[in-house]
Amino acid sequence: MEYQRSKIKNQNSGTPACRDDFNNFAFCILVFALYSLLLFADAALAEESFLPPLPGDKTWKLAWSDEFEGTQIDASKWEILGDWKRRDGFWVKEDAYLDGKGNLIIRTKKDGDRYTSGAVRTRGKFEHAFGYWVCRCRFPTQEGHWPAFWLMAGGVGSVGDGGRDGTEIDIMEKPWREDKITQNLHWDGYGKAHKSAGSGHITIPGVSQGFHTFGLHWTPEEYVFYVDGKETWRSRAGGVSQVPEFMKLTEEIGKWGGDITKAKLPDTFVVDYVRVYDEVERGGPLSRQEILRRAVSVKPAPRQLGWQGLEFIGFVHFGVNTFTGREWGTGMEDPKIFHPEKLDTDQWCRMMKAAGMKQVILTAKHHDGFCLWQTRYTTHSVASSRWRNGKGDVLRDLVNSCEKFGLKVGVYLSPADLYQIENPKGLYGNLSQYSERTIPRPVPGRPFRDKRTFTYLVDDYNEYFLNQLFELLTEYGPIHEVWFDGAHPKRKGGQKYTYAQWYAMIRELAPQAVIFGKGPDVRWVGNEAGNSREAEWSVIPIDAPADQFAWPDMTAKDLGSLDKLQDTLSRGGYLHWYPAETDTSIRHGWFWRDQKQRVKTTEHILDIWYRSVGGNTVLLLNIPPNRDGLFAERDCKVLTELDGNLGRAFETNLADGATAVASATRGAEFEASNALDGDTSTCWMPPDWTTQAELTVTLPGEKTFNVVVFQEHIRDYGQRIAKFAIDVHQAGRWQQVAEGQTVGYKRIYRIPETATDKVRIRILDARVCPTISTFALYHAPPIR
Ligand code: FUL
Repeated sequence: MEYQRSKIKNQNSGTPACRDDFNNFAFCILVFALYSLLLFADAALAEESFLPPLPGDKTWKLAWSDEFEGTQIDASKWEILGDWKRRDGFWVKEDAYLDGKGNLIIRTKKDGDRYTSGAVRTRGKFEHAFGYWVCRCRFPTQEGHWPAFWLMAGGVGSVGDGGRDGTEIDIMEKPWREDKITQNLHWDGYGKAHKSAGSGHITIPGVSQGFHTFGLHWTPEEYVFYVDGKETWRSRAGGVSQVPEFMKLTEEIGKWGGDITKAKLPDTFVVDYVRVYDEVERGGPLSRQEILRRAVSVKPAPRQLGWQGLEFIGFVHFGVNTFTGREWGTGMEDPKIFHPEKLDTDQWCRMMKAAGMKQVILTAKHHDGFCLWQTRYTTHSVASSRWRNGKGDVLRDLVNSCEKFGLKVGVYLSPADLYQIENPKGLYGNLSQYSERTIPRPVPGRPFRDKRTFTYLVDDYNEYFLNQLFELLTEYGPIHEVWFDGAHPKRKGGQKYTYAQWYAMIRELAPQAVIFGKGPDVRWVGNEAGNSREAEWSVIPIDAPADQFAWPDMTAKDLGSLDKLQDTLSRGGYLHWYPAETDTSIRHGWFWRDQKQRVKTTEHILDIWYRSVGGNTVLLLNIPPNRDGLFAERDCKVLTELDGNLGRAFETNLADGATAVASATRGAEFEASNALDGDTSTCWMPPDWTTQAELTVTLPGEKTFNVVVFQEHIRDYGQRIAKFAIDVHQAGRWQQVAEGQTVGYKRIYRIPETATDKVRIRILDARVCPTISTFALYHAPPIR
């Protein structure tokens, strides 16, 4: 049976004219009331007739839709694809259009000796995770081509981590004329590692005629597919995508759909609407249990988990400031002053690697606007310097060295740009019009090997910024972190940043990269002194959905306590996995200044290391090269001492061979021994609502240690521990040696040197119940 159309189209607008005869006043009121009712009915009808069931405290809220009213496809929502060769035909722009009656038409036709069809997608315009996605449409009738409603993400192409970092989700494909459709999942790219799962053919009598709805209820745990409100397939294959995806509506020409030469063309796929709904709170206060349950259901995205595992990373502030002694440049520096004659990025990487760092982030462009790579889009760069006759490229050197030393690479690209503000032809705040532009802008003689392009509605400066991001993300190997600083030395022309486009392009070009600071993945810890919080929660309440939030600096002492969560959720807010990065400089200041500049002591850096890496954050330590382009001797000494200390501290886990018992366990899969098995993907876990519990570890004989390490299983169970104490057994009784609040990814405690054969972790408070995936003991050498 065909559903009634669920929206009223082509309705007259304007209010009914009332006659000025006073006697007819009542009549007018009646007409007006009826009219209002009709309008109300229209609004009500713009909702889905079916929405998947939700727990009682939740309801559905429309997050995005296109009803396809009007005569032109809304460019703020859709990108129209073409001209592209696609399978046995071509995607051309003219085959995707609105019919003026509230429908999107995707046409398949013959054009000379080629077959063409249409395709639209929301890439970079609407990308979203989870919720209910539904499309109402009517199928074409001829063979040789097929319609589809599907979701995609940049991460589908990356291999590893299953489909969690992006899955192609085909909500509906219909290559058959008969009454059947199919629903499919694809992940880990389309090459050798490609994996997929599918519903097989689903027969639905009558589906080939009239309008029908095709829906997907996507939660962090599962996909549930629906046709006309009836469940057709349910799957968790690939591990369920955890990342925002964009949608596609397409027609494809190929044998899977039959023989196109037998089709009577043109033929049309008619789409009435696409709607996306989010699960939101019903009004009324949430119970404490519900808030806790919600908090632990927020988990890191694969890219965040990868970043967290780096633990200790290096920062390199380098540029014209190195030669002027300024912290913030003016933008008016002469590029000729940049000449680091002995630049040796191998030296940087050797030192950073030895100190235990796993990644290096370079200030490719600081606020002054001088670029350390061979950019096509400004001459204010190494190309205008005296260094290597303008042929040098600091980022290229660094990337090569990082590869040699096994380090990952990140880029700092300052949104603030004083060169573009100060120079008369500068693009920053030049009040240029926003118009549709293609990124990257071609530059004669400097072609790109990566042929992908992006079309965005941007002004001059945002175009410049996107062009540069494109260079950095496509020409310097995989980039694992993009650092967006929030600082603004100067403003001009009300310049705005089109962050959503920046993020979208990063997701597409570098799905593995986390976006720091002014972005959704990694939070600035809130100070530059290297201080993390005693309670460093990674689940942070935010006032808007992540894809609409502005990511302000978060400097308050309490960001993620239960009270904070409750406060934000009661105002209709959201929870987001937003872990902290602790950034500090080995020197007083971010840039190398002179011989007298203060350098932090090894003790100081070690103290910061233990509190930050051991306090559920990643430590980003800046070592600024000097005017020769080398790490200075005093800085190297500290890095070498770090190597001597940290390198040796974690060589031998003194809890190896120990046994563990817990005051409560959830069952065979969650035994206490999982905390000692060296496998971070298993854990000890008591039953839900066991918020106080103990894990007692018996060592194989007496051991002497001064460092205790333990981790939660954040990947699968989020962050839970809110208060704990560590006890050691000595002289026949338990003695408390430390206490703390959060654990998260990792807690590392330095305690006075202790000899014992029994250690106990007492969980004093946890959200829902605690997990411990790792427990280890070490003996760190004294600092020499
Ligand atoms: C700040 C910048 O203004 C500093 O110059 C430095 O780059 C630091 C890491 O971030 O906001």
